[in-house]
Amino acid sequence: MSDLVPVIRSDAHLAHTGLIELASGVEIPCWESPERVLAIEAALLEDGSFAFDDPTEHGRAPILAVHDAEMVEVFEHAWTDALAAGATDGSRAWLPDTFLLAAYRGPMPPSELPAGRHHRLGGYLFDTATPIVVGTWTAALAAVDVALTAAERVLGGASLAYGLCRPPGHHAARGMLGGYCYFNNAAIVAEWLRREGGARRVAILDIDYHHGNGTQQIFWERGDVLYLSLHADPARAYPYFSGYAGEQGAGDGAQLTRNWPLPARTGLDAYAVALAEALRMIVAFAPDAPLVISAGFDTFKRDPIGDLSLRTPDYRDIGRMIGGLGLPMIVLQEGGYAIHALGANAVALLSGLRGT
Ligand code: OKP
Ligand code: ZN
Repeated sequence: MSDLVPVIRSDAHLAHTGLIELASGVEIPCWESPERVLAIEAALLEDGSFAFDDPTEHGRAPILAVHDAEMVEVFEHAWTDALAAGATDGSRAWLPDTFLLAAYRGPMPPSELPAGRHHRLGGYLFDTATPIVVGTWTAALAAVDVALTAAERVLGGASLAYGLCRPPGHHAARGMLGGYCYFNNAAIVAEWLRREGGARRVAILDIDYHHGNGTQQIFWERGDVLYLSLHADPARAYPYFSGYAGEQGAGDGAQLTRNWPLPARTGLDAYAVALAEALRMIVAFAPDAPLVISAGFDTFKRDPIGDLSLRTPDYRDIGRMIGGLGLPMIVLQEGGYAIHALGANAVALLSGLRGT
């Protein structure tokens, strides 16, 4: 237990800075900032139980195994097309004017497409929270490499590895970006464990404050991937249109999605009850691969965009509960916006996971 925990991190995220987001129509600084990762790195370094490493490149195949190829292409070229068209002077983030909802066309056949891929991006967004700047594509690619490199460490024998992904991923669906997420790092790892890691059954446990709509969608009909999520009740919390208790998968994936929508101010006691249910489902599913954990610290009592009530020491208890499964674990960073506490919360969770 004295082994250092591998932490995979990259500097590529630093150039992904959206500057502003809209909160109830008002312009505010982006909560999803580079400082989040810097705070976590500083705390892990100070703790001394962690060994940092940069990711290795895995190319596009693992991304295209999960995401729509046209979406990936449009995302890749959105910034340069916006620059070339003079739609941005490069000083601010790009966001499309229009979002292509199903209701736009109704009974009409699909329209022709605008020439600029920055405009086409509006066909793949579900909110205004995925700003595109010059470093966004590179950062999103690096976050995937971070996640896959962490997965490789675990397949290579580490019982636990932490992928310090930024941008996060769990809101990104097969053909849709949103909620600060571009590529679904956790889903890409789960699919990669199936295709390249020799696994037959992969479980994903999502403990971010928000429902991982993207991960749920990607594996909705899959009999080989279990998706379990504890999150704020979407009746009051983002992303609003998924994460209700009745959503349990379909087809081969029937009963292999499960959601625990939580009331405001949920503290450790009620959280642990839901988590214990999720852990029992993982045991019953009997994964033959490392557990993939989408870890968010926006469940923290003082998180600026959350309303749950977990405290720093609670993350150690949560980690101990999950670690009690005895499965190897790939922990991937999702949300968490109380910058002053992110480091301590990450150290607490990881310490609990490794049983200390
Ligand atoms: C990402 B992760 C409020 C609207 C945008 C987006 C929240 C995305 C959370 N300004 N809210 O799950 O932590
Ligand atoms: Zn979140």
